[in-house]
Amino acid sequence: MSRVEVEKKVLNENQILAEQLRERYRQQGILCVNLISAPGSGKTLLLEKTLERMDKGTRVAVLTGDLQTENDAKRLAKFGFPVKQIVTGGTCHLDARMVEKHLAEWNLENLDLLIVENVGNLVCPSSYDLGEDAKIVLLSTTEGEDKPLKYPSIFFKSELMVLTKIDLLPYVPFKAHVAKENARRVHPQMEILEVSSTTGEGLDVWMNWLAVRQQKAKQKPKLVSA
Ligand SMILES: Nc1nc2c(ncn2[C@@H]2O[C@H](COP(=O)(O)OP(=O)(O)O)[C@@H](O)[C@H]2O)c(=O)[nH]1
Ligand SMILES: [Mg+2]
Repeated sequence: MSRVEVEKKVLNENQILAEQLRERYRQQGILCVNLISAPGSGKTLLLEKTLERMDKGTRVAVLTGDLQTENDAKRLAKFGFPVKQIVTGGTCHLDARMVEKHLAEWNLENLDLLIVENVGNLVCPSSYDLGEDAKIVLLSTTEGEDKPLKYPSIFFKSELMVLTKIDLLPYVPFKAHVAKENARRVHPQMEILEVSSTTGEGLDVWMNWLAVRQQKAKQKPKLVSA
């Protein structure tokens, strides 16, 4: 088999498994979101602040991917919600099989929200469906406004862009309006939020976005028509 054929086969197998996961989430009314960004854009800190603000009665769980370490799971575990680290051992993205394997010990009936933090990378994760309801791409103010144009695939596939580290705007030569224009050139309908996980600015809007999407996931019909 040629390399292209092998890649196609792997992606097809992943797609089948992702659809099965999506169906399981739908049956349970779970919202699953897949957070994607370059390394260091602020995914884990945003999740720390999210879990800190989350109502303790909310049934949320986090799967966090990393090439080598368990550091992110340790940072996230302190909020009392179930958290698991997926160490990919060098693979630059999560795939549906890794997610399925790490979900095995959790009873999905007990979940309303599953947040997946993907491996830090703007390229590979865009090709792998994890069965999520929405991909969310983070772009930080230290990365440059042109990233949506350089990595269009992930900005096109994401429903929401979260512009992170806006507390740094006075100190970096980053023009938020240019970054947003670039994102909308690639994906005109994409929603965009601005947050700072250090000052807390924009976190209410982010929490509200999650809550609204969670309600929608709950209202999806449970039965598949024949
Ligand atoms: N100033 C500032 N720093 C942030 C913010 N969010 C994350 N950071 C810092 O950026 C670094 C990388 O954050 P992390 O959450 O680990 O990024 P990840 O690799 O995308 O998970 C850490 O030193 C964070 O403290 C923010 O909103 N403002
Ligand atoms: Mg992280």
